Amino acid sequence: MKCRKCSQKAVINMRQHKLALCTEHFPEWIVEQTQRFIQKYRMFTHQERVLVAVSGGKDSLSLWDILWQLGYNADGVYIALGIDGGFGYSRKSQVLCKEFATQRGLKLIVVDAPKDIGLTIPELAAITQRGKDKPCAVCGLVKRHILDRVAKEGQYDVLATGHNLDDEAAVLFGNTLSWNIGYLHRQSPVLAARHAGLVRKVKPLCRFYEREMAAYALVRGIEYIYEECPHAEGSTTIYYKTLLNQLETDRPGAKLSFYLAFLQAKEKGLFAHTEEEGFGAGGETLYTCPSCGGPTTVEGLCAYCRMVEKVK
Ligand code: Q46
Ligand code: ZN
Ligand code: ZN
Repeated sequence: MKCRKCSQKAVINMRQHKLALCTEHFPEWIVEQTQRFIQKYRMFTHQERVLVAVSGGKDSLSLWDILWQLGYNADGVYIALGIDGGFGYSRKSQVLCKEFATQRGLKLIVVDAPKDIGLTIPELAAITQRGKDKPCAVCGLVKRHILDRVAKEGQYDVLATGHNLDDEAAVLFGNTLSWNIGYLHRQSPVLAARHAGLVRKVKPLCRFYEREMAAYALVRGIEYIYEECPHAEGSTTIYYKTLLNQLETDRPGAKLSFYLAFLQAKEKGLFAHTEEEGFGAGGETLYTCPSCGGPTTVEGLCAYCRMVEKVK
């Protein structure tokens, strides 16, 4: 297979685009496409300050690398969760994020969640969610809270995450199976700040397949953590991804058209409701947490502050 642009040996063939590219033209194409998506969905400008949430994985580090190449003002934030999994998952991924930032002279903010709360995520989960084996619910709550807080305190204009098409299609599939209108309403490449304690959230990689991001990281020589978080195993998201991959094998482009047709339907008004400031996912009122100043759907402390209070 030859590169469409220069006839050299192609490193990747993207069947859904009928496009094969070489080691030189593939990363160039990814960077150009990202810039196109940033503009198309009005994510941010070169004048704004971007905070990239990095986990040490291929997607978030590739995103940071792309934004750096495009000349955006983008700092990174890494949350140490204290997850070991027998191979030092958190410790290893933190080292990789630090090395990435140092090599490029970029600023990385590291937040030590166990230091903040007094417990690691698995310890916290053991105390707060009795009976459930996975710490993911607590972990998600902690990560969301910390990212919102760091973005707000650091006066960033926007928080960028490395979600790729496979992530977005799997979430969309799950939300469609249950017709979760609130989530379907909110799922978008750009989520406006709905509360004074939040900043805009964007997903510049939402139209790239996971295999494209893996190829990008490889071609660019980005060192990332290959292992998934040990708690990700057996998750519903992974199950949906497997199903969608089966579909994709038989019908190349199925994942992309599933996601893009959803975005188009939303543009035409599907899942719409009045988006007024102060209203949350399902249109519910958002209050302000008296402790952290963040948003909460019930009056009083937010879920994060309630959890920390309980632990103390
Ligand atoms: S939620 Fe669960 Fe992830 Fe947290 S505990 Fe690991 S798998 S890192 S996306
Ligand atoms: Zn080429
Ligand atoms: Zn709070």
